[in-house]
Amino acid sequence: FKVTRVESAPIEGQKPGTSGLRKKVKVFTQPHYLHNFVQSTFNALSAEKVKGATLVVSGDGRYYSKDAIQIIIKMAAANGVRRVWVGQNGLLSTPAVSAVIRERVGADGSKASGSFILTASHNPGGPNEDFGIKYNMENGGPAPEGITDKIYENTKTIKEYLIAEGLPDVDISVTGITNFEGPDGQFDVDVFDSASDYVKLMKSIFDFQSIQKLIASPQFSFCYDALHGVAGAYAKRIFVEELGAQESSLLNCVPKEDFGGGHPDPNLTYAKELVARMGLGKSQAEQEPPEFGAAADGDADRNMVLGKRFFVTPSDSVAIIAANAVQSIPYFSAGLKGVARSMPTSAALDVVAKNLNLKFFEVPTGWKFFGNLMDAGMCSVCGEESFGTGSDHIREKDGIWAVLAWLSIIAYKNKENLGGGKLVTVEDIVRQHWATYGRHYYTRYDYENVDAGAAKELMAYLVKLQSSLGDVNKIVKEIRSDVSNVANADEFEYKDPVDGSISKHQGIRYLFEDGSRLVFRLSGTGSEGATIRLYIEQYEQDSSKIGRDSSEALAPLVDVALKLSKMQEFTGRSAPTVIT
Ligand code: VG1
Ligand code: CO
Repeated sequence: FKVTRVESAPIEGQKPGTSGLRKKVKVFTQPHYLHNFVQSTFNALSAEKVKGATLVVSGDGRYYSKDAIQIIIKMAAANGVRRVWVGQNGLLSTPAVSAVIRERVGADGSKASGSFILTASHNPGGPNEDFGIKYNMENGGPAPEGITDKIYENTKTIKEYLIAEGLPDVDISVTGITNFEGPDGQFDVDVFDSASDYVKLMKSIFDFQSIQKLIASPQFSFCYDALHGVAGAYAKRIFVEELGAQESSLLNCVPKEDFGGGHPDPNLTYAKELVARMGLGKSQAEQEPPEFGAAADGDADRNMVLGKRFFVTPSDSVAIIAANAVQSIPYFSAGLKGVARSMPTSAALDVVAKNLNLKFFEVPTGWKFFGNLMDAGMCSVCGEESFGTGSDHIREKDGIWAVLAWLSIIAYKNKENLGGGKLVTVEDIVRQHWATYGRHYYTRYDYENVDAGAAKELMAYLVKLQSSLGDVNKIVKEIRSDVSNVANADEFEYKDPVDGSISKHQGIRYLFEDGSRLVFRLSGTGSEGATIRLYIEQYEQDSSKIGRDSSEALAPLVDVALKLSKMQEFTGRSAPTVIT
C-alpha cells in the first residue's frame, strides 16, 4: 500500500471529556472528523508509541464502529504502526481492552502499547445517537490529561493526516492475521477472540469453583442484563460456560449496534427489564425474583448490583467489596494496598478504610486518576458512585469483575450454608455492613441536556455563594432548620500524589458539620448541551435509623440543595431527568 497525505483543517469541539471524545454519529461522520482526531492522537504520542508499535482498536460495537475501525487501521498503517489488534467483529469491552494491553502477547511475542477504544459508554447508539473514541496508554488506562490536552491542541492546528487509501478493508468477522506490505515494511492486522484474554484474567483473580458451587445451589438464583452492550460477548462465556448459570439467566446479551433502541446505562431508570425481574419496579414480577441480579453499560465497565427486591448503591458496593475482599477473593489474599473513590462518591469507603487501617484517596471523577495510584502500588480497590467499580488487575473500571466480586462475597458468606441452611442474601450483607460501619444515605440528581449557558451560570453562582459561609448558613437555615450547619464549602482540587499534577474545578462541595455533603458538578461525557449532576449524601451511625427509606431520609437535604442552587430558576427544570 501507499501512504496518502490528505489536506485537512481544524474542526471545532474536539476536546476529549471525562472519558474521550463523544458526539452524535452525524458529527463523527462529517468529512475528516474522525481522521483529524486520530491523527491528532498519533501526533500527541511519542514516536516509539506509533512507529513500529502494536495498537489495539475495538469497542462496544455501537453504530459506526465497523467503519471507524477500517479508517483507523488505514491511518495506523500510514503512520508506521507495525500491527493492529482487533477483537472479533470489532468487539472488546473497555475492561477487556485494558486487559489485552496489559496481558496479551502476539504470536510473534509482540505487546500492545496503546489502544483506540470506540465507545460512548452508557450513551445510546444508532445513526441518530452517540459515537465516541478514546485513547488508552500502555498501562491499559485512559490517557492522562497531559496527553488529552495535547490531542486537543493538535486538533486546533491540524493541516493534514496520513492514510493508506489503497489498503483493502480487513474482514474483522473472522480471527486470524492478515499481512500487508507498506513503504515502512510489513503491516499486520490480527483479529482475535474478544473474550479469551479477559476470561483467563478473571480466572486468575477469583475462585471460580466456589462461585460455581453457589450458582449450582438451589438456594441461589442469578440474572444478568447486558442491555445489548458488549458485556453480552463475555456474559455467556463466563456466567454460562465457566460458571454453569442457565442460559435463561442472561437478558439482552446479544450485542447490538443500537443497543436494541435502549439506553445502555445500568441504573434503576434504564435497566427496566432487570429491575422488574428483581421485583423492584412498579410492575411487580410474576415469579419469585432471583437472589442476585446485575447489569452492565454499553462498554461493560459499569455495573449495577441488585438483590431480591433490593438495590445496592454503587458507593456502598465498593465499600462492601473493600471490606470483604481479602477473605473472599484470592487475588487480594495478601491484603489491600489501599482504596480510593472519586470525590462525589459517598464516604462509605472512607469508613471502611479507617476501620481497616487502609491507605485512602479521594480523586476527581473519571478513571484516569486511579491508574497513577495503582501503578505506584498505592491502591487495590476503587470505585465511583456512577456504577463504576474496579481494582488494580487492570486500569479501567470493570463491570463483570464487580459481579464476580459480589458472587465471591456471597459464596464466602454462605460457605457453610449451601447444603441447606438459610441463604445470607445480598440484602443481609448490605444491612450487616450498615450495622458495622453506619449507613450513607445517597442519591444523585441529573439534569440532562440543559442550556450550557444556564448551567455555567448556576455553577458560577454557587462558587460565588461560597465566599461567605455565614450567608450560606443563613440561607440553609431559612430553607430547613432541621439540617446541620455547613462547615466548609469549596471547589474540589486534586494534587496527584504520584506525579504532582493538579486538576482544578472538579466540582463544588458543601460539607456539613454532621458529615452530610452536597456536591454540584458538570458532566464531561455528554454530547449535547450540559448536564448538571447534584450529589446528596447523609451519614447515619445510629443503628435504629439506618433502615429508613433513602428518599425520605434525604428529603431535607434535597430541599436545601435545590433551593440553595436556585436549580429551577437557572435551568427551568422542576425535576431532574434521572435520579439514581
Ligand atoms: C460520568 C461519571 C463518571 C464516569 C464517567 C465515565 O462522567 O459521572 O463517574 O467515570 O461518566 O464512565 P461525567 O463527567 O459525565 O459525570 V463511562 O462508563 O461513560 O466511560
Ligand atoms: Co462505560
